[in-house]
Amino acid sequence: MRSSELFLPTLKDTPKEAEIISHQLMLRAGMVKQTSSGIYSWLPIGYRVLKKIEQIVREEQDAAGAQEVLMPTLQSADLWKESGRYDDYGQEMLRITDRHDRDMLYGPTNEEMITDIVRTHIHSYKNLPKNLYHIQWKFRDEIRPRFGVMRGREFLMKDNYSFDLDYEGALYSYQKMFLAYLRTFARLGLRAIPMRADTGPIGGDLSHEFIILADTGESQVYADAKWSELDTSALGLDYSDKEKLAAFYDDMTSYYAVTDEKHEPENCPLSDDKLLTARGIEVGHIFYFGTKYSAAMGAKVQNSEGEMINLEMGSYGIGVSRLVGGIIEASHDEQGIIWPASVAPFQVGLINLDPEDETCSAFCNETYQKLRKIYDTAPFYDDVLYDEREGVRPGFKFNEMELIGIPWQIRKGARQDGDSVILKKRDSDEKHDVSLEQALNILQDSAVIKKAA
Ligand code: P5A
Repeated sequence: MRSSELFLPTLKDTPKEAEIISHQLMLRAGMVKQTSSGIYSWLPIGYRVLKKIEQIVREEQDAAGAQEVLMPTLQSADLWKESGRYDDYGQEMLRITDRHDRDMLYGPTNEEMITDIVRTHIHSYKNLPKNLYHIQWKFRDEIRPRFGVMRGREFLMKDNYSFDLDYEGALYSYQKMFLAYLRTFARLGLRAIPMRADTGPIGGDLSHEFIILADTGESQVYADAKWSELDTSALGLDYSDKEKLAAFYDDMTSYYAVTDEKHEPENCPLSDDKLLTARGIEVGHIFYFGTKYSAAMGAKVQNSEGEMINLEMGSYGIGVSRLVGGIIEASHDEQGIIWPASVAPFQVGLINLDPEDETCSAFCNETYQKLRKIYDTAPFYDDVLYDEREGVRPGFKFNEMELIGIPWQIRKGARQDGDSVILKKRDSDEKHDVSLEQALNILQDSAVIKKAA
């Protein structure tokens, strides 16, 4: 993508309405535009990041054996009347009436709708287990939308739902998602801590929130300080190895880690010096709620003895759009955003410092084509930002690349002769004079260049 063509409406000043750094940076970097309270349009680089996060979430769901579906945003109120949540959900639910006076709603979550799909099509234990997910916009009429995409009213969620014959199966499904979540967040460059949490309007009594620590987070959390040194090498576990997975889960959940609703100072097993008290951002939340929805909605299957029994269920959510803000909270400096390469809007920025110089421009144009060939990977097939603009000062170009957080820069001016270029990494001030070939090798080794497997 050429900078002269890219729609990148960056802002010079920090907008006053943005209270936290991620929101400020998202607006300054031209990633989103608020259209009404808690509702955002995603502009090109913001949408690129969102899509990349979504793709990582998708790959990890698929790897864990979940299958992707797509349910609509608008739902009929009838299903929610069956489960009893139509009244329970209160003012957070956006209720709509269609022209035939039918009660509809903009889905805040999909337990009812998926239960309806499954009760229609699955009647026997032979068709279990099943785990279905979708990545779809949700609406919750939050009383206080704030912090930009972190607490929006319309937001993108990955939600999935597991269906099993018995508790043992449901627990295995829960443990698979537990691992899938840790893997997903690790790929996003985040250390997310699973914490025992309240289940709120979703229900059930077993649930974990996945929290990343950040001073600006809305959740107050308490955890064993050991968490900061936890070994994540076990994330490569095989999902089909039930025993190892269960042992991993038991190990991971043996640490004290809870959100404030679950924290009882008088019963806390840790002394103050071992207890980490911090603020955090909830990026995911998983639930086991057994037969809550299947019993209310008559979702039964026949077991091997021929009896009809209620399905065992769990649901699992990741705040895909919230993650965009969450990653920025975890990774930025005074200059701007520092994207992990896995979700960066572009992998590398190529800066032509002397676009009026013919030799320099010819070299840069050629380099752009070389880089494009290397970075022609899904989902964008052009992961290079080429700043070839004439009449734009080098300092401005540098600042923009730093602000929008591109992991690597290749700079070329008339002063670098032959095939030498300057290579700079976003998260370091060091600049290296290298040949173009060396630069490409370094990029290759840094695993930034990675074709989809
Ligand atoms: C689990 C999936 C559920 O809704 N039903 C289906 C369950 N859980 S949850 O905790 O309520 O939401 C899941 C994740 O969605 C994100 N999230 C939000 N993101 C942005 N703005 C919001 N207003 C918002 N509300 C929830 C969170 O990351 C949460 O963990």
